[in-house]
Amino acid sequence: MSELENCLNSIIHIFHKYSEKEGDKNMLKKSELKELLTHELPSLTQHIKDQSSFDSLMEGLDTDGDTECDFQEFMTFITMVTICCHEFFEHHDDE
Ligand SMILES: [Ca+2]
Repeated sequence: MSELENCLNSIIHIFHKYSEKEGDKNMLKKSELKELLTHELPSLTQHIKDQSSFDSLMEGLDTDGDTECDFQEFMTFITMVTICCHEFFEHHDDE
């Protein structure tokens, strides 16, 4: 597989690694999402110290309001984070 194909495969694999722990295996419940973010995006989540910040992140992610994060909601989040990282490095390069 190409590098990008490997990345896409990894994203799918990581989602399922956590979504299959409890309940619906195609959904991340709040505790699963928290575990995923803590282990897989530590540089982002080290800034989220309190439960209320995490709650509002989860609310923002959960666009259909069913209190769980499906793959589409997860991808929307990953896309936003990736765009933010890209913008950060773009500005960083200018300096
Ligand atoms: Ca949802």
